[in-house]
Amino acid sequence: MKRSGGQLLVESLVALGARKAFGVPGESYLAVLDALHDTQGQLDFILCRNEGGAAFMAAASGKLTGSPGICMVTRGPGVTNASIGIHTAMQDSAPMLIFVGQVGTDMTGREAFQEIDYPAVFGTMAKWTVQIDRIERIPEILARAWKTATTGRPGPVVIALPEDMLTSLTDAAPLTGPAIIAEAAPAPAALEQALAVLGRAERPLILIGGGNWTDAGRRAMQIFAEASDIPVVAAFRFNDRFDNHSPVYCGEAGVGMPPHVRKLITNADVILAVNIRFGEMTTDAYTLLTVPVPEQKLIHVHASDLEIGKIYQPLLGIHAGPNEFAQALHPVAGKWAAWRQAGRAAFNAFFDAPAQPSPVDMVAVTAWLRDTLPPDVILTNGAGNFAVWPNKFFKYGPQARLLAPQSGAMGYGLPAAIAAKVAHPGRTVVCFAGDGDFQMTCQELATAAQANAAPIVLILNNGIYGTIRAHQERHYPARVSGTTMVSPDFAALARAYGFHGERVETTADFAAAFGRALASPTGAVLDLNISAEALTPRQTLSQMRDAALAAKAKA
Ligand SMILES: Cc1ncc(C[n+]2csc(CCOP(=O)(O)OP(=O)(O)O)c2C)c(N)n1
Ligand SMILES: [Mg+2]
Repeated sequence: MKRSGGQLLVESLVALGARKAFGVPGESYLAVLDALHDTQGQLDFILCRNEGGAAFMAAASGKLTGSPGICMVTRGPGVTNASIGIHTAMQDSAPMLIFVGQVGTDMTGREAFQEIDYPAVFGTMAKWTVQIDRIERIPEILARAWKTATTGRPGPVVIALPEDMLTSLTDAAPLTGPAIIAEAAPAPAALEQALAVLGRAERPLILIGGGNWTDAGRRAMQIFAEASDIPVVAAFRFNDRFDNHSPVYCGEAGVGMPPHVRKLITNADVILAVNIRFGEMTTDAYTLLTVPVPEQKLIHVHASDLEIGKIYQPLLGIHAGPNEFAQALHPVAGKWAAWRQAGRAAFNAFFDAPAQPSPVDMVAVTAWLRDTLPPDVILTNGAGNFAVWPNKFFKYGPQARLLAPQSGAMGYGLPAAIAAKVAHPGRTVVCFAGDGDFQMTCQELATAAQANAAPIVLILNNGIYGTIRAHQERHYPARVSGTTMVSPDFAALARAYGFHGERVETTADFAAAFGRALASPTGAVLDLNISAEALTPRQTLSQMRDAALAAKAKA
């Protein structure tokens, strides 16, 4: 049977296990769209409004499910819009395949209409970038792309599809399924050496994060950490990879790092880092551990050999997947109970922030949400100071998920919430957004409405680009420039898109409004009246400004 390149690609994707594709159409990949006509119900095309939103949805979908998020966009203008999601998937270690139209092979290199040299442009942004020039190589290259996106340190793969290749015909057979690739297990001697080092520790710490965790792997890690009574800290925005209700869990090493987390990392004498990359936020700009040889004895376990020794020379590197490693562990004993207890007590105490100087008080709101949201809730956020609430004022149980970008990309929260609702229509999905953050991708409300995806969006509306204003007040106090924002009526905007929308003026109004949002058959947007003063849980905007002015006066 002869197939077009589009058909061969789409049938292969179905066989690999792809169920949703997020995209914006383009004339450069009509043959793929045509093939999707025949796979509705198997591989559905979720029509998005901007490629940035589509790529965020695919990145979030990959992070949530572990199966590559699929994104389809047109060449030049389409893929440059989508690039924010490619960058985000890379920094997040999220599996993703992004298919992009390309000019015909008869004219490549001439700077033809919307042409891009994909390997040159995305070579360092994606995990792999490839162009399929010959139709019969679609199965080979697609299989490799799927494997590349999902194994080792997962990430995004960009696949360029020349138009003439897609429309040509072939006898080549589609793929029949993904390769089964067993996770690497730790070498037994290395594992025993790691446990011996841990057993001799005085203040051990486990740092955890990354992709490809299974339920069994996470359970095994928790059993080990609890039986050994070793404190656990999550890497930046991987709060949901370890049960926060466990007595060994002590918090997240992320932006706005709580002092006790900083202390746990700096004062630890042995750190067992499982499946994390050492990013800037997790290390507080590479200061908590010394580059290249940290004072802490570092045992770094990762599924990718490229991550081990990338920045920090470990005392011992172990090339193994997180689940095989966790399941091979057996408990160690030591005299560090007080060390762990102090970390846990400080984690619990962090939730007791003072009442906020704001009509809607997020300390009270998040306390209410912690008690109210179901255990399998999915929270999402983009970037801004508002992100502190879902990132530091929520306890993620074993079924809860956090979809938040390690890249700090504004606009990620709403698309991520839509992707989560598409994957799990029955679960409660709550997006935390800033007023600036929301307006990066708010047109995707239309995507949600069309796809019957019904997330609840909380806009923490403070009238400013708060994070930048905070930096501004610290470095250039009382000289506001480019950080004050005039916004539309968000509730009315939401209603125009077919969402439930309402303004929440005070804390007392929140619970009832949230109830109406939950009860709505459509998605909902709650526009929360937040004072610009309440920029961080423990320091107001004026306090920031006054401190900077006082420091300037002294200097
Ligand atoms: C796409 C993108 N553009 C710009 C930035 C820089 N940036 C980080 S936070 C921020 C302000 C966010 O404002 P808002 O969403 O209103 O949240 P707030 O800080 O006020 O809570 C900006 C502009 C970014 N991280 N991502
Ligand atoms: Mg704001």
